[in-house]
Amino acid sequence: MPFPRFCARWLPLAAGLALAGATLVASPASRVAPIGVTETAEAQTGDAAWLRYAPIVDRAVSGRYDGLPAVVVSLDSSPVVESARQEIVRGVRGMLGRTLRIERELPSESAIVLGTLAAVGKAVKGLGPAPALEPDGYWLKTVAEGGRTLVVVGAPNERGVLYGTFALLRKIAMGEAVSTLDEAESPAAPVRWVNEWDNLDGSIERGYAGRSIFFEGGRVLEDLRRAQDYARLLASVGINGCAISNVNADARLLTPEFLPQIARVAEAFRPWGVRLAISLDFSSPKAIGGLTTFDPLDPGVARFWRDAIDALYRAIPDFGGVVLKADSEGRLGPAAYGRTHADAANVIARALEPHGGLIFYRGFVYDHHMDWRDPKNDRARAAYDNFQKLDGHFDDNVVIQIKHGPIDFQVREPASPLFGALEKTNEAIELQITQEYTGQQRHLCYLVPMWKTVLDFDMAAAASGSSVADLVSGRTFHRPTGGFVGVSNVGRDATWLGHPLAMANLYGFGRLAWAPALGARRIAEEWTRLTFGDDRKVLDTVVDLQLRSWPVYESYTGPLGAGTLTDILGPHFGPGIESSERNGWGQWHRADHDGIGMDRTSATGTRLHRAVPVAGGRALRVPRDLPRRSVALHAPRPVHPRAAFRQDRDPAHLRQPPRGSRSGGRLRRAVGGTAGTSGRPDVRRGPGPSRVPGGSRRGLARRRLQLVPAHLGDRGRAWPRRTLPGTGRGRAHDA
Ligand code: GCV
Repeated sequence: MPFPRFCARWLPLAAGLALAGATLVASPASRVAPIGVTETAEAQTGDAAWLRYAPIVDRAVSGRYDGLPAVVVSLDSSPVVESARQEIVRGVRGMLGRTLRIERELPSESAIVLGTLAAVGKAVKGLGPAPALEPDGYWLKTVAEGGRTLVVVGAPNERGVLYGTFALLRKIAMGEAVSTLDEAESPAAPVRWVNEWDNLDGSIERGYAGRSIFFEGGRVLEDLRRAQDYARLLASVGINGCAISNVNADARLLTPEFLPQIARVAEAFRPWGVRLAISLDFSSPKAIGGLTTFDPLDPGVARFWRDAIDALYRAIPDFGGVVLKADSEGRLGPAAYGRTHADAANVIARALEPHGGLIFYRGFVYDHHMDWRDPKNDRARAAYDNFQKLDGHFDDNVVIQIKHGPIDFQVREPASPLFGALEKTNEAIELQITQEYTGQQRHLCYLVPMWKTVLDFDMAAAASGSSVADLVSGRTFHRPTGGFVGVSNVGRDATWLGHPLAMANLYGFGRLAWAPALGARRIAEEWTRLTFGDDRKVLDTVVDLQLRSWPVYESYTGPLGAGTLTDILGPHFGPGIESSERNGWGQWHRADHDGIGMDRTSATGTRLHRAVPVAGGRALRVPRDLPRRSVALHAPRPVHPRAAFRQDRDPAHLRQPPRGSRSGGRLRRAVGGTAGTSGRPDVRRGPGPSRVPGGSRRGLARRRLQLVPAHLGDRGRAWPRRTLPGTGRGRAHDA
């Protein structure tokens, strides 16, 4: 890393921390190490991210580990356990300045012992019965035996040993005691994946941190060391799968020329327990298979998928699965042949099934040519309307991958109604680590608090707990698989994400995917200590900046739940409020001089509220301030600030008996299709200059209710009744 580039990246951060009151240690050459440790500036480029293992400088803290054994034994020689062994040596050396001795068998002295439960159970007599653990879970246990102490990291599988090792190192970094351990942890869900949107030419869709670490010039990179380093970072927070190619997919990835290339990426991932996945192009049977169709019900097409997937598994026996974006934003899909999303998902799922592979079918399906004049049209309904009716039609190795909110990674969205609507289908939540609409890794925006509002939200889909986290983990409806997918955009930038503080989001995603109950502050503290060391002032300053960043970013780019005010037709960055209106993309603010907001009520609006289950009469489990902040997203009408969320629900809906009494099924059945949500995204329905579906302009104008943001109170009620957007009447910007 040449010095000037280092300066560009780190000096602004260091200066920022200094301004915020952090302790900065300047070397004689005036180079700045942002933490109270004695490293030179060059040693800290961001490459190591949260695996820096900075020396613990506080002797009172490092003294806690004086009794840590000087030996590490790994009872397994698999590449994944080998990685665990290397990691413990590296971490202890970095943080405590001691080099562990490596042994293959249990010595007579104290030791750290790594191995599967079967192996450690056999070797360590006094270990006792292992707790029940899910795959990838781990058990950290100290055993005093024969005058020595054994620190055991045991797990049902090799990945669990690796995750347990990282957990042990995290404890040391956090200054927690490890002398009397007995802790078992299992991940919340089996699926903890990231999706990269990398293109074969080396560019990255929504990439803000340099070029791809996987591809360049239409090929997989020769040097995959950075891919390997990335897998190590992912493993350290329990991520076990990575789809390396853009969901706006390139069919060439499946060709015989490419398979050996992507097999090399799988090799780079393997020692870290990260399974490789790719995105598919649904038109592949035609695009690269020489067929005249890609109709999912065509036997030739089914054969194509079987052969292609068999070839994939011959090249990569531990291949994880595929991601599919179909019938969305111009991607071809089953609608071309009048088939359903279930038809499309299942034809590929059946090819994957014999190999144990999964297909992640994206719920992000909507018509981007919607008629903006029709007040019944609502992009926020699209995922629900497209998939709810297909519940129960998908094979068991299909996972519907649902963006966290019903629109598209906006700075504030409620949970997607689709989460509560699939009882017989696996689901995964898609969270965007990439800061597409949240500052593009140039603005600070720590996303964990935002994700928590969605993960903790109870969809009231069952009596026995139906938070989004429970639903996607498969716990609520006892689904065989499901979990968490993070869209990430790491690149060749030394800081991985283009901004040193943005990595808290990648770290936070992994931690939440493992344990969604973790708090946003706890995660920020962990990340800061692991990244910057144990200086108290730095910790307090960085954590404070992180925790305050989301509401601040929201306040100037998308307040009141209005959706983004950035340029949606361009880069999604910088002011571009008007770009959302009068086009088919459906990110409408419906904003004019009268107010702002979509009418999503059942009586007069798009009826989205009927698709969001709400337990009758019971208070929603949302932070008290969420209603005021999301009012424009829900209902353009006066609402009392303290009861906004409940009031802006359809009253009939609130009268329903609590869910769990099976009212949920009734409610969902009652939703049905609504005008304006096509369900057939490939059908292009041009707005038509004079067409106003759903009634006369006058009637529509009457149905457009005035919005009064809650905090404006009575002042807003004096505003004139607004007119139909785009009619040219009463809109300052149309004059
Ligand atoms: C990969 C948004 C983004 C697109 C992205 C799409 C998706 O629309 O702007 O770049 O495409 O989401 O998630 O498929």
